[in-house]
Amino acid sequence: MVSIAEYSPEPKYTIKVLSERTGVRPVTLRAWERRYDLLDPDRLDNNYRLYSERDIQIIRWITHRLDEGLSISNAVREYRGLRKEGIWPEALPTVLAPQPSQAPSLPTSTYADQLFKALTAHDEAQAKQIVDLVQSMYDLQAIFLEVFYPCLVEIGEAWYRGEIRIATEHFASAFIRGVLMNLLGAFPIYSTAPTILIGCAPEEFHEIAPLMLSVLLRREGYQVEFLGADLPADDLVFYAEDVSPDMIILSASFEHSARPLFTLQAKLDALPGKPKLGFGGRYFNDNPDALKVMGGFFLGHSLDEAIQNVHDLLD
Ligand code: B12
Repeated sequence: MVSIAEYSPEPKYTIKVLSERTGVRPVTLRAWERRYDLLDPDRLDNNYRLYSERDIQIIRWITHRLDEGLSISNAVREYRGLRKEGIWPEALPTVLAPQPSQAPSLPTSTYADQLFKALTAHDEAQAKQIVDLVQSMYDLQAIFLEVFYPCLVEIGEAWYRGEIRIATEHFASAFIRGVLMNLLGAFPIYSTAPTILIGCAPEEFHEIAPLMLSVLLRREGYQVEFLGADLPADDLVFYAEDVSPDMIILSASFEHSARPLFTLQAKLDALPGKPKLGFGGRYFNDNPDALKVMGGFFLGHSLDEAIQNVHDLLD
């Protein structure tokens, strides 16, 4: 759980954004401000109010207490009471990221097969239904590793055997990528947590595994930025100099993508913050000898191992 104090107090959002992000109408927000002196927004030259990420979290906490049946005056009194004692309440999840709510009826492999059939039939509505169903039964890690992963492997095999078109493989991977991007956006971004940049090695276009890892690490509370496919190594070093991440994680499937990473940790060590390089992917799994020449940290053969290793390295 993360406290509201961890959210940035920097004023940057208009009342319209505050309203969109909290579901409370601007007129109500102004009334709360007048009557209860709840927030103290900065003002622009034209007198428009500017709110911070922390303000958004405070309003969300208040509205959650209203949903639980408190009156606005009691919710504000409770909030003030906590603050008087020096306590910041816990922030609520930003969008409700899916939580399993019912017992699994069938094993995950059944849903991997069903998803494969729906995607290879280009039946997006059916694929969506399957994803909604598994999200109601399984934890994200199980969905990624036991439903999406085997489904994608099966798609790769079918493509290799010439049984499905390239268009079908693209449709399937775009669909799963879309689901993952939505999930990534459903978790809050904590401004004080360690920062991790995640993406693909140069000329590497398989971005689904690093995207899965981004979702899982953001769920763990890290400040994750997903950078996508084909990242030139030198540009990454410049970017790391700009944003001082705690760690950069890259995935590589082929030797030509992995090779530019061999010396990347040495380049990162020359930066003031010395960001750690974490790496993994098909190439390293299949070529353990490459680990001897790589600087940085091999995060493991699979994504669950990677999460534990990131904890060990950063916490
Ligand atoms: C979708 C896909 C594509 C898409 C990717 C789209 C996208 N936005 O990501 C596109 C069309 C771009 C593509 C292109 C190619 N692909 Co492709 N692709 C696939 C497919 C079907 C799914 C990939 C995937 O997402 N898998 C699911 C993820 C979760 O699995 P994963 O990447 O293997 O990751 C696991 C581990 O490697 C590890 N891992 C991965 N990254 C990391 C990182 C860290 C830090 C850690 C700890 C672990 C880790 O954890 C994951 C879970 O266990 C696979 C089939 C397959 N078996 O995976 C083929 C596959 C990988 N592709 C293959 C090939 C040959 C190609 C192309 C060369 C085809 C071509 N002729 O152009 C190009 C190469 C492009 C490039 N330079 O990167 C082959 C690779 C064969 C090999 N010997 O390595 C496969 C296996 C298909 C096959 N059966 O032959 N592909």
